[in-house]
Amino acid sequence: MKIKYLCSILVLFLLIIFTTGCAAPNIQITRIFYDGLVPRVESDEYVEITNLGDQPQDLAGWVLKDISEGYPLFTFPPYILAPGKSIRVYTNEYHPEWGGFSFEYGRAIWSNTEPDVAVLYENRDKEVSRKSY
Ligand SMILES: [Ca+2]
Ligand SMILES: [Ca+2]
Repeated sequence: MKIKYLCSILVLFLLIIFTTGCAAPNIQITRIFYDGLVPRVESDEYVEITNLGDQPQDLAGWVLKDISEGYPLFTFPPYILAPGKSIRVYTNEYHPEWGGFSFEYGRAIWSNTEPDVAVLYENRDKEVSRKSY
């Protein structure tokens, strides 16, 4: 009787881990287009962020930063990133089809010679993803 009771608790526990595990958001930096085609300022550089999970994620307040120099940083406005979808944060271009995000930075951000590291934060210091190239 007691064993049966413990078993059902265990099954319930595993079920909770399984379901919450599956529903966890998985937002990743999937690409850094660092060698822009626009001469010198490379305004067409971008960082691509993809929702690899199966739940939509609101990016409001999330931060993307070049941690090699510590700047610039971009703070997301409220934006729901649907599962399987990608957005891009351009250095200084506006592409509404990719979410319309831009650092609005007048110089190249991502070094062509010494790879930088981009980090995505969920809030002030909770890191979600990092990528270099
Ligand atoms: Ca570059
Ligand atoms: Ca840089």
